Amino acid sequence: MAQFIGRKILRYDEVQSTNDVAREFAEAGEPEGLVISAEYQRAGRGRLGRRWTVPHGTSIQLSVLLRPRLRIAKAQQITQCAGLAVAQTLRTEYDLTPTLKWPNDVLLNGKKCSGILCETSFEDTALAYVILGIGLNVNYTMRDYPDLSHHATTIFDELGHGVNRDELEHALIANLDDYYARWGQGTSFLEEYREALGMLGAAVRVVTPTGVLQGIARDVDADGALILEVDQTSVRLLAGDVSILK
Ligand code: BT5
Repeated sequence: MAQFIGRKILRYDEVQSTNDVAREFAEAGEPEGLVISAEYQRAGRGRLGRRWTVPHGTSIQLSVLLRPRLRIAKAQQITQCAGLAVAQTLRTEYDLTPTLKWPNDVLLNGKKCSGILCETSFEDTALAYVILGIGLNVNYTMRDYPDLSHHATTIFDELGHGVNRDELEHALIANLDDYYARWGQGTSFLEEYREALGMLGAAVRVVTPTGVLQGIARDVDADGALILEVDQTSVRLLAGDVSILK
C-alpha cells in the first residue's frame, strides 16, 4: 500500500519531459506522491541540459513530486535513495547485480541503465518541492544506438529478453515509496549507498564544472559529496561526471 509515492499515477503517451509535467502540478499545489510517467519524451533531459534519449514505448521514464518536510535541502540524499531503490528493484525482480556510480547513475556490468535527475524548487530559503526524475532503459537494445552503446545498456541487453514493464514500474514505485518513507523517518542510507557504489577505492577521472581531476575515489560524505584523493590530498566534489579508470 503506497504511503506517499504512487498515491496518484498519471500516464502520458508523449510529453516534453515528465519533470516539466510534474513541475506544473507542483506549482498548482498538488500534494506529494504524484507520479508522472510517459512512453516518450520529446525533450527528456539529464543534468546540465544534456539529453536523455529513449525510443517510444520501451522503457520507464517517470517523475515523482516530493515535498520533503525538511527546511534544509538534502536533494542529494533523495538521489541516493532513488538509486538504491532502482538497484533493489533490479536485484529482486531480475536477479541482476547493479552498482551505483556517483552521483546519479545505476550501472549493470559497468554500463549505465538508469539515470536520475533531481530538481529542487525553493520558496525563500525553504524547500518547496523536489521533482525526482528517473529513466530506466528496459525493452530495447543499445546495439541500435552506437553513440551510447559503449557506456549504456538496457535490461533487455543484460537479460537477453524483454520484461513486463507494468510489473517493473509497480515494483520500482513500491521500492521508491519504501526508501522515501524510511528516509523521511530519519533513516540514513549513507552506509548502504557506500556499499552499493562500485567505485570506492578505484582510480577515477572526474570532469567537474571547474576542471578535470584524476585520483582515487575514497568516500562519499553525508552531504553526498565525493571525496577524491588527488596527490595525497583530499578534494571534496559536489558535482561532476566520473569515469572509472581500468
Ligand atoms: C542523467 O543525466 O542520467 C539523468 C537522466 C534522467 C532522465 C529522467 S527520464 C524521466 C525524467 N524526465 C526527464 O526529462 N529526465 C528524467 P546525466 O548524468 O547528465 O546523463 C546524461 C547523459 O547520459 C547524456 O549526455 C548521454 O551521454 C547519456 N544518455 C542519454 N540517454 C541515455 C540512455 N537512455 N541511457 C544511458 N545513457 C544515456
